[in-house]
Amino acid sequence: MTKTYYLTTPIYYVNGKPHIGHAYTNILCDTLARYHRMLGEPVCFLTGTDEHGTKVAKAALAAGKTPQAYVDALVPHFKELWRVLGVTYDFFIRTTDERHKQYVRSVLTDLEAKKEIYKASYQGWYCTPCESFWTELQLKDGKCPDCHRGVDQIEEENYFFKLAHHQAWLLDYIEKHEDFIRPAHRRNEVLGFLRHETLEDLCITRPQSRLRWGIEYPNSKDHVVYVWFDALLNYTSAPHFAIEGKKETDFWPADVQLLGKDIVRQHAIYWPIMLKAMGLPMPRTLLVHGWWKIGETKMSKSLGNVVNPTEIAAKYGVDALRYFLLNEVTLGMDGTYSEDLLMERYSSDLANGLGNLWHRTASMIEKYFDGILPQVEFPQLKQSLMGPSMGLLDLVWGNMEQYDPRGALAEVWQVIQRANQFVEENKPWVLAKDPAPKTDLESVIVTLAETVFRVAVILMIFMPDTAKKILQRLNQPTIGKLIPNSGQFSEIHLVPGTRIEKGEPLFPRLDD
Ligand code: ME8
Repeated sequence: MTKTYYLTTPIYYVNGKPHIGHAYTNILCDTLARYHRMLGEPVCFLTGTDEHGTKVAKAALAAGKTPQAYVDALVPHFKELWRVLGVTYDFFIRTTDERHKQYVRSVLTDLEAKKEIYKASYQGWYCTPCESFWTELQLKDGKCPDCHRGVDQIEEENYFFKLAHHQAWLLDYIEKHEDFIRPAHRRNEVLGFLRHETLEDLCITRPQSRLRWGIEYPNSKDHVVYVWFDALLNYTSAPHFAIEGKKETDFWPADVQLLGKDIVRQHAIYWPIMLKAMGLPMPRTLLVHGWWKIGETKMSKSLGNVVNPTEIAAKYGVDALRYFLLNEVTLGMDGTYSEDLLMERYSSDLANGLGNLWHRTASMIEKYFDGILPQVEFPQLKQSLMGPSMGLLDLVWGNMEQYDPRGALAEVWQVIQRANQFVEENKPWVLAKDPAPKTDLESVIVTLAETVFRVAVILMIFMPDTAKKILQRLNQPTIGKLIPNSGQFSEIHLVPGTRIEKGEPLFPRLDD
């Protein structure tokens, strides 16, 4: 049986509403999921919420609610955002789900039996916002090396997960698996760290005297599980109960795990070692993207400089936001978010590019052929445009296999641009005045319709609402599985005699 293509996003802290940064990760993951579904693969796309730990407990306290009531009230905002943005996840995990808690406890019991976990007294510097312990050496100017805030000296008895004795194995594994951490600059950072620093065992509990909001450690009334240990396990926990009749090995190992560059250490160091200790295989790829910034600063809940994706989607349309986020930066790099930039792209690429191409094609079918697609034999179609449009699937495939949605969109927009030029070059309005039979006009118009059709098929991956609108207006039934490098994409054609509906502008001009 074909293994399910399993993709995951981080599970987000429920300490505020999601912003453009969270939307970005889930739109990326959705794009990959749609792409694999289009290739006909069974797909499981997991997202969810990380509901335990200090951050959430503090936010609940500030809101005057119990943590459970607080997360219960916020989780629907995440689900609603994913619905609005067309994020087609297959399963949404919440770490307060009893089944997840049970799974975490069973893993801990197993790891204790395997002597991967031990109990010890610990003294160290603790950063409360990051929930991390640091050694004297790791501190930077006496401050937390991650967030640069103050740290407290703490001594307490805790459970520890052995990281140190797996360091050589992890280094070797990453060296031998080029695709394990992508892009390469992130892989190199992790390799550099593993070559030059010594891992310390990970403190995986918090005394209940300091934090009560977490999964109770098995057989201990005194400790809760460290939020990161609990959270990372969502990726293997969900498959246990996500889909009835399926088992963990139908999904795990994940094919791709998406994450932002802020959480590389947890995913590229703790997580593989946890999996190794549990006796599970490694995910194929950890795909690390950059940050959306406002000016020079990361957009972040705790800094409060966030942009609400629901508002942007309501103003410009969901697909304008999806297009902007996917197209503005190469996956892995940081991007600067600004509404002005989004408006520029909207006008140039969407309204004047794709919107204009659809509008003029449909208008001409309406005007010259009463809205009915004329019949033209394939050899009569204009190869100068049919060539690029028929080659689009293979080019998109090449980019998507390299996790490069921006590169894929660039190929699509080249065809759109080429098609708009083709209209200028062929001047159908002049051909229409020719008293001779309309064969040339017919072949120009059908070539355009065929091109816009192929563009729409590909855009199902990136901009599903717009793609669906175009396909509906072209009266096309849903497109089945696509097979790259097979010539199949050249053979799908519009049916002559089909009625075409122009419809409202796809991307109304902003000044309207
Ligand atoms: O770290 N730009 O949750 P979190 C791009 N619960 N992406 C951004 C972003 C930005 N400015 N801000 C956030 C946690 N993200 C843990 C994860 S996983 C087992 C546990 C995205 O709510 C990006 O994917 O802080 C980042 O890694 C994630 O949100 C952090 O979300």
